[in-house]
Amino acid sequence: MTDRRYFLKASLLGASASALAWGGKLVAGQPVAARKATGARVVSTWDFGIAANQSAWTVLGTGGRALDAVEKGVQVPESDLKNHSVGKGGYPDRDGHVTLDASIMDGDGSCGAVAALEHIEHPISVARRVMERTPHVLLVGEGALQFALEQGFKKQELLTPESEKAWHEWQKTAHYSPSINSEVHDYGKSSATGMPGGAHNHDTIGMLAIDAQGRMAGACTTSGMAWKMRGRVGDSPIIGAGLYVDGDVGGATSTGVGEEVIRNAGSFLVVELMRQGRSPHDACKEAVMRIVKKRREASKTLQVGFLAMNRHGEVGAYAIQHGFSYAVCDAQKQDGLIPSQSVYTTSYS
Ligand code: SD4
Repeated sequence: MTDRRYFLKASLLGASASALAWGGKLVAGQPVAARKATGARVVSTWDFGIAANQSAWTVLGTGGRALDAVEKGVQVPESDLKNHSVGKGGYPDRDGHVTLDASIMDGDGSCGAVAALEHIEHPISVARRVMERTPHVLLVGEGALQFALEQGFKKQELLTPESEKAWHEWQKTAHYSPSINSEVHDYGKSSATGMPGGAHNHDTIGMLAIDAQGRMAGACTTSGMAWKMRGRVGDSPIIGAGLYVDGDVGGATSTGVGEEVIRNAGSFLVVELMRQGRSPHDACKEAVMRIVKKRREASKTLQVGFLAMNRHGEVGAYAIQHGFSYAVCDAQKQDGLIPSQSVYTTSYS
């Protein structure tokens, strides 16, 4: 695999990218071709997916299971205090509580999730316990916390001083308006989103993996939309919305404004379109267009992105807005970042 496959250049996004020739080489925004028959591959959303993929690769690269890889992979942003949209250090809801949503799904249809979980650094691991140790799929709020503590997870403060400061800053206006992530992260610098500290207020990690034995799994974890209403749950812990995996077909995951994804059963839709023969790229594009067609005006100022990988390891993505990117990691390349094509090509700022 050549570096060209991972060529990142914002100016090639969208319509201009789709005009590029696809002759077996990967160009910006174009789908990643099928992996080698025996090769493993992991993909995940946004630039923080690079580090997450590398962690997942410590499992996949040594012949491990896709399910173990995705759990281990997404734990990286969950523990990253600079990441204000996943796990510990995430921005709180409007009342100052950090509440986490996560789901995990195996290619055989097993799945588990937690929603509005507080005080636990790795909601993805609690989601896995829900899958493996309960008869249920989704535990929420107090019940999810009770279960986590019973399972030996440690209770801790997830609101960092930096996130608390940002929350106090937000309280000065207390205006809730999900901003669009239209650029690569720039932790600590000013950004087009206008978020305190330059951080974005919503960037979920969704990860999909296929292991050397061809088994697939996915994981999705987030602190949700910053300053959300207390009790608000997004798409990420909803199986079929923020994540869906069918080992016979492929998997999909989403990022962006969860309400729009839930309304359209987004990730399930992407997988069903792949089942009907669409490529991952085309399936993601169709799912995005469903949202845009129903919400023509609103879509101009909201972001939703889908990332998909089929059982052959082909990868595709599509977003409403410019700026969505995804990371790809396999035996050839560990740190590839690819810009997604999008409906709108200009940066919203
Ligand atoms: C949510 N989908 O809670 C998540 C947030 C997100 O990029 O993905 N942001 O709605």
